[in-house]
Amino acid sequence: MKLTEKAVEQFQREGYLKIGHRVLDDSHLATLREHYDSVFAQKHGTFGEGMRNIAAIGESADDPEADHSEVMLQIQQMWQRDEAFRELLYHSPLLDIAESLIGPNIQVFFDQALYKPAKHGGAVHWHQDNGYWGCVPPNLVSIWMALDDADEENGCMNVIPGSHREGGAEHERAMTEKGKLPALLTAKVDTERAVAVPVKAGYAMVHHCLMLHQTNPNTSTRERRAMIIHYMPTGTRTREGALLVEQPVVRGEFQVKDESGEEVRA
Ligand SMILES: O=C(O)CCC(=O)C(=O)O
Repeated sequence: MKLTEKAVEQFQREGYLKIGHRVLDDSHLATLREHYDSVFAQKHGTFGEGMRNIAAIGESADDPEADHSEVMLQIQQMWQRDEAFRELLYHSPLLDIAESLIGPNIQVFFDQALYKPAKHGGAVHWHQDNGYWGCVPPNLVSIWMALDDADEENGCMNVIPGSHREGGAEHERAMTEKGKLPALLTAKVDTERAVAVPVKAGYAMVHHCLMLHQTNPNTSTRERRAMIIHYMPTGTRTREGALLVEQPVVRGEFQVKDESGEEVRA
């Protein structure tokens, strides 16, 4: 189901959109939860082998002395690890949302599972996704799916509406009073503008890669499993100007357009 014109306008204005319809039905949700847990169980205790705790505090990403008292587990490229997540890239409710926002020719930049365990789930600090990526042009969209009900208690997304229209923010290494978070960047924001975006299990929100957002620690007794797919229009380049050609085209065809919208040879 394509987004309505009104929903697209809202996304263009706010930089994010809570999707009003379910994107995963009960049986799909149950399958994804099972496969999600199984990938995390296989990776248990293997920081550095595809799984990392982005809430770890230390001097570097592989600091053996790092403080892991808060845990925000990340596994990227779930689609390369598990068939259910490979199929999810092509799930038409997701591609319809992406197509409504970025056009018919769509690649997956990457996907990721972000798991905040109950009670000691760590935070993700304020950032724009493109503060990490530096993609050009910055027209990527991320579909953030809740596999558990996500609310203010277990670390739902908080956003700064309209911030994607204010350009690229300056990012620096995130810090807490305990020390450095080697895996995370942070940007300064006016938190008075922040809005929480609770999302029920099976539903999703989509955000623009320049929209500032963060999530709080999970201090509740409920876990918070989220799955995110970052979609981009074909022809997107790295910050160095190289075309991203390895990433799967999931709808339409690989086309590269110049600034005037004319197709050019890749
Ligand atoms: O799920 C989270 O806690 C953070 C998500 C996020 O930063 C993102 O989807 O870009």
